[in-house]
Amino acid sequence: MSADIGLIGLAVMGENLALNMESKGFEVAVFNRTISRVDAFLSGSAKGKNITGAHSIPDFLSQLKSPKKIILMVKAGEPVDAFIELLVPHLSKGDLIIDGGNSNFNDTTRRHEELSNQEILYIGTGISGGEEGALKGPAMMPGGSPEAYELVEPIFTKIAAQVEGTPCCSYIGPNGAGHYVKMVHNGIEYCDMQLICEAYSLMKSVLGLDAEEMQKVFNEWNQGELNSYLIEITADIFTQFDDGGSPFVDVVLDQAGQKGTGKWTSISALDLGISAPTIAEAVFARCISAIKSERVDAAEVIKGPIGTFDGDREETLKAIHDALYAAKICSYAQGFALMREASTEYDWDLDLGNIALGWRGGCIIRAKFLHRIADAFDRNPDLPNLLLDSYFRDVIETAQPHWRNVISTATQLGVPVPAFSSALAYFDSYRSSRLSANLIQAMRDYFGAHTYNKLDNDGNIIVDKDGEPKVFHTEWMLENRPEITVE
Ligand code: NBP
Repeated sequence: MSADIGLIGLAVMGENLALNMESKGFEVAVFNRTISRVDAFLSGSAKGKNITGAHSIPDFLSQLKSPKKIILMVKAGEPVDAFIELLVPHLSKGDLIIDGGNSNFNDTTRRHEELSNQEILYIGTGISGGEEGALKGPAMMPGGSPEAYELVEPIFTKIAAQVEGTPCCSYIGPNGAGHYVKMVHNGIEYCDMQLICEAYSLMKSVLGLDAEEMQKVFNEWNQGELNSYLIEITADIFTQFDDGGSPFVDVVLDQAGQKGTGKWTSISALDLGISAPTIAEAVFARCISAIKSERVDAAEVIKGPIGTFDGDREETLKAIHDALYAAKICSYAQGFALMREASTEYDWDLDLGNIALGWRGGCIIRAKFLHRIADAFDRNPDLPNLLLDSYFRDVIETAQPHWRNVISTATQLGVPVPAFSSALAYFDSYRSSRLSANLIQAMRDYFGAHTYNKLDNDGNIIVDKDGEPKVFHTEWMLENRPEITVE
């Protein structure tokens, strides 16, 4: 009964997190569904460390101090429920289960409710940073009751990544809030990766840069505003060559995998009615990459534009940089607008500036520019969209001509840049005081009597006596098409 925390799930994340906790002075007990993995871990990387193992749940739990704290690092979905079911009969009021996997926030909210009915505390925490982060310090996004978080705060804040002496871990909000924020983090990560890939594609197929040249460009970009983990590893990837001497990246199959968090982010955006097209586009880009053989067949029969690039290489390289930064800002604007809406919808009271600060270390999207987001929310905690902040407005204003030129060049040469262009369409839609949705409303009223609101001659919405927008319908099938007011 001396372990500070128990960990279940000895795959890559669980093992490394256990080692991380132990290295910070915590005694850890471990368990895994396949028992041989416990023994392998204890006689392998955990050998000689303050880590104990168990071959059964009762034995595992008997090694924990009270109140017992158990962190699950198992595959998201059914395995989490299965372990909760196994643990609960052995737990007492005030014990704590933590789910550190990539669970869907709806599942976390459900589990939180089910367990609080049994007076068992529950935390759903996002953990980002992959294998290295888990070992050396991840970004952590814990959600649940403040009382539950208090129990693990001393452990979490020690094992998390530290930036300027501040842990990349702070309480996010109730029930599913932590997993929601991690989900949006991953959605943004999909975008960051897709945007980098589009920049790479333009450098390679439009400008004809080789791996060595691209490595230099990404290295240079990493010294400026684009400084981030993903830009850094991209530069590093270009230094790798396969046995035949080809750049490593050229021999990797162009078929992207995905585990679902980008899709969940897009589904949530659709559910909440928030426009997040660049995040969705990054998911769709992976989907179309996945149909490799169909694309190969299509390439044989569908022809695109014929032409070669005849612009200024240096100037275009700068333009790609600016397009990447502007599009990146738009994807973060979408992610943060989504979290703002979720916070209202689910009553989470998310601190968006703090979330940005928490992503500065440990996680995959760690980047220098995240402090700019925190600054923006410092200037205005009620900021509806990052695009309205003075810093981001200025950056995009400067980047705009380059951004448009890059998309135009790509379009004319037939190079797909779905995230660059969807971000620009988002930007242009957001800054349009009048869109074309008036015609949608007219059509909806025509075929489905869905009604419409109307503007007066000064462009103001016509309202009723209570100040509510008046509702109109045109009788399209009748002669003279009379307009009626719908009460
Ligand atoms: P995996 O997601 O591959 O899960 C492996 C673990 O789940 C093993 O302990 C395995 O036990 C257990 N498990 C499975 Br699979 N099916 C089970 C079942 N039906 N019942 C009980 N246990 C079951 O491991 P991971 O990559 O270390 O990730 C752990 C969690 O962290 C996941 O939710 C993942 O999404 C998340 N995450 C992963 C990363 C990453 O970079 N890998 C990053 C951030 C978050 P077994 O040994 O008996 O098969």
